[in-house]
Amino acid sequence: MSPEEKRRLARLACQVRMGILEATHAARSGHPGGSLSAADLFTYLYFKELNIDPSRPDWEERDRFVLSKGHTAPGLYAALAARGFFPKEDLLTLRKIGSHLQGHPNMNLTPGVDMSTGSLGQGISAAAGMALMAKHQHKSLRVYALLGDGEIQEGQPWEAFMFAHHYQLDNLCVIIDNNHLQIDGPVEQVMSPYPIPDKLRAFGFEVQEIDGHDFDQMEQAFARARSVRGVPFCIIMSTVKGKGVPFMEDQASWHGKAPNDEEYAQAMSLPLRRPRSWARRMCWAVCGPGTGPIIPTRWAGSRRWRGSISSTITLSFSPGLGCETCRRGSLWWTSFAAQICFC
Ligand SMILES: Cc1ncc(C[n+]2csc(CCOP(=O)(O)OP(=O)(O)O)c2C)c(N)n1
Repeated sequence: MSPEEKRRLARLACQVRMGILEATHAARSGHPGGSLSAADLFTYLYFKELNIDPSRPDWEERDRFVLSKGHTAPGLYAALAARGFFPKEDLLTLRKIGSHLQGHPNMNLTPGVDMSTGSLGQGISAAAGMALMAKHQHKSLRVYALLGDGEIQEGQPWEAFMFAHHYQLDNLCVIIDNNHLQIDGPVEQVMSPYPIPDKLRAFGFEVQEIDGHDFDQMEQAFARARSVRGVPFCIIMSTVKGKGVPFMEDQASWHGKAPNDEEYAQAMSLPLRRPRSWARRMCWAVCGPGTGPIIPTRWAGSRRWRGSISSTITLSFSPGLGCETCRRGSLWWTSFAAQICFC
């Protein structure tokens, strides 16, 4: 992989990680840990591996992706938004009533979601069925399924693995996110599924172990998966739960907990990103990276009045809004061209 491509993917993975943080922080709930461990994989799949078209999420010939570890929906949503399946702003509606982004993926609501999941162990069965369907219909599409290392403590995946081998589903690529932690602590202590590679091989899979944060290794493994004939393929990726946010890394406590305001600000200050809007840049300059303006979801009811500061630009402003961190911004000016936070 060229250095430019790797940089591009790294930048996108950073966006995906920020999307995870923004969504779970806004929802005040959700699963950041396992979303972050798989963020590099989501990025690689949606920006390099999958044959998909965001403008046609129901395109029949598309590759399918099943997030069997459905609780890590924030990671999937952040990747789908980054890839253009829906606006990034939707991430802030995670888990809200009426939002298409519920706590677990719903194929009937969210563009780009191929299977509703959340009950651990079931997604892989659906993925195996999709792969068999594709074989019957002589379609060249491929099916990818992501499972957690805690998830494979369930019995159902092993029946699906047996099924995949029996029906020679070489169009199925199983990926296991081996971050060593689950909801209650270390996977080994709760009920060890190890050694995972030996067990998958015994079930007839071709297996490759990789570092799940290394795009070169992903490229090599997915290329090999595409070339294997007659048997299903499994990529076991070694990852760090909470990867990218140091205080979340390798901590089971971040399995299903949202960052509070302080933690969110701290986490968002890590990636070096240049805010796009003027308002955010002002907050960034005064209150630090990761801060931004309070953006009203509804203007209705707020007092607005208009004044002309030049003959060419008309500004409207609303009092009482300001920087989401310091809340000192007394005035919020908006125009069709720019937004400026005077904090
Ligand atoms: C059938 C079922 N049992 C229990 C749960 C609750 N649950 C949600 S996440 C989780 C732990 C999953 O661990 P792992 O697969 O390792 O996920 P990751 O660390 O990648 O987030 C559990 C037990 C569930 N969603 N489905």
